[in-house]
Amino acid sequence: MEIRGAVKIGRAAASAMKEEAKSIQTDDLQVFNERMREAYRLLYSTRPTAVTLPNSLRYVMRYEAKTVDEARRAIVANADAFIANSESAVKRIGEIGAHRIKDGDTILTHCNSSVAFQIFETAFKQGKNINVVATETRPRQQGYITVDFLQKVGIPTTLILDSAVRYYMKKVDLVIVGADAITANGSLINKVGTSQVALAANEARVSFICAAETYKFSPMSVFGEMVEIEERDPSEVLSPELQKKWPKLKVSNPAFDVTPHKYIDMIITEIGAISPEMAYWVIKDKLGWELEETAGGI
Ligand code: RI2
Repeated sequence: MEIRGAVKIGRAAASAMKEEAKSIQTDDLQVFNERMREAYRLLYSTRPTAVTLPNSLRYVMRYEAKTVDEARRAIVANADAFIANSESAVKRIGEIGAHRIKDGDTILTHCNSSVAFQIFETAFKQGKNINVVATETRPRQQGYITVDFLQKVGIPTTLILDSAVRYYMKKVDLVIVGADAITANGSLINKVGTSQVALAANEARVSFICAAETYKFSPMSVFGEMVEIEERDPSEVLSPELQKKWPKLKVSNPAFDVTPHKYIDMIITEIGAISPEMAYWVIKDKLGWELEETAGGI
């Protein structure tokens, strides 16, 4: 959790692979490749839900080389390309997303998404008067990070409890959240509570928009694989003292939940604002089947 937010996780994985490639001291290509695969597996196992992690690792590991030097150069180039693509994608999403925001809009967001923030910042810098309502986001209070970003830029912000979302929805014009993963059928995996926000928005007829780069779409989901929901430590929810007091109490702490595509009005990607039903085409055309093939080989 030192590196959090799906964008940062993907970029950090790419740069860790690059550093590893640069530090391996061998002339034996087989040894080099095996060390890179070990690094891949280790990083892959750190967070199960954000699809940016496997997508970034697969992107970096797509190389063919006859020598260690060639392999190293290819990995470094791939990692740099992934990070550069990611930066330009987030910027583009900010521009596209800002078109959806009108002067005077109140926008609700959940957790902390750097991509959603890019939209708010772009709209605000265009001179639109906006208000952002940020949920606290129990148990790790990532809403505070959102609030901190917004306050630094000067965007009027209201912090609310997660449980106040439905009460507050009548004052909201638009919901914009980030994504940890988008599945082939256009469903969204994001911080736990997102699906409740979507339900409340749906009931109040408030548009629900998700901001996600195309490398957050899950190629494996095309093959029926489920995106794993990370179950985090109970101590994030209940102090160790209280856990001791109630030794038979079970505490469940899923970090993410699934918002069905029918509650999502639009996904804003760097290639445009699309309906969730187009997710399959994004995976097929933009990510390519070779991502899956690579995964099988590692
Ligand atoms: P960006 C976060 O997960 C939140 O669920 C957030 O919506 C999502 O990543 C996307 O964040 P966590 O890593 O990529 O805090 O838009 O568990 O920054």
